[in-house]
Amino acid sequence: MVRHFFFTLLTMQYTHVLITGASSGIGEAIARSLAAKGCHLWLVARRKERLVSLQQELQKEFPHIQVFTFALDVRSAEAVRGLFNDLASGELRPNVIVNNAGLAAGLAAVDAADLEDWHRMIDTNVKGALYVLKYGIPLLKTPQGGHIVHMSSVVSREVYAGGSVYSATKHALDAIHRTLRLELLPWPIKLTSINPGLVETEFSLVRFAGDVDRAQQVYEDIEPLKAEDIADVVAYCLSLPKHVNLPEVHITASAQATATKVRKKDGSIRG
Ligand code: NDP
Ligand code: 8X3
Repeated sequence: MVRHFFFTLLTMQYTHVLITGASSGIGEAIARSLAAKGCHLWLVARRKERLVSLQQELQKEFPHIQVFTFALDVRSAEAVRGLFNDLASGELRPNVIVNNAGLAAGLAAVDAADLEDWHRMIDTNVKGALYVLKYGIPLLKTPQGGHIVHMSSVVSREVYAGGSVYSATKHALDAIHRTLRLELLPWPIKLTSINPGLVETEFSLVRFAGDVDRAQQVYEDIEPLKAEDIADVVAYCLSLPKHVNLPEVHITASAQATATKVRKKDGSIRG
């Protein structure tokens, strides 16, 4: 895809970027975009083969950057602690954390939901994100500072039937984000929360447990955001001068009014 010329020209303030959930969708698009802008990357997700393939591709295309991969589950506090312990003793360290790994599981009403789905969402989107912050923030507490980007959602401020726990996890992430803006004020650490609407990635495939037809229905007849659109916005946020920050970015497709209300390509309204 040819990106808007403006985004190709951005110069990053911080160039050492750790991205969780880099094996697909938004995280992968952010990795591609930032590699093209000269950033060193630390790619984190569970699917090792995907990370390694992306690493090899980026290293070949951009030999001047360094790309590291870490296959781990952010639900493991020990694994996340181990990762940041290792990074703290290395020469090259991240000064940007993109806290992006996350998922929705299922679309059931509260009294019909699968408990395991709740555990997966809360353990990944809230506790996993917290582990990354708890063990990652010390790396950023330097005179040079850094930048933390949270991948939240329109549902950090909205709800819809069947989305109770997914929405609750993003409300929680929003509360954590706003709390950190207070706690980290003594340091030159920027915090940005990105709140996207519908983005066509593997998100719905994961939500519907691999049901391709059901996942495709979410995006058919509409024009959703692409992962690259979010990557452009993240790159823009990371390029702002040191004294400028975007604390919250709300981004939807032009044809989306709320989490569920979308204009279809034929002009009719869904939701
Ligand atoms: P994808 O399913 O394409 O990507 C999710 C990423 O998270 C994958 O790289 C996955 O890697 C990683 N991940 C999931 N669970 C874990 C885990 N336990 N440990 C480590 N990594 C994990 O979806 P998106 O790119 O769309 O989602 C990225 C973020 O954007 C999520 O937080 C999502 O909530 C948010 N978002 C998405 C929207 C959308 O419409 N798509 C809208 C608003 C927000 P792996 O499976 O290899 O571990
Ligand atoms: C994802 C947005 O509306 O699909 O965070 O739940 S939605």
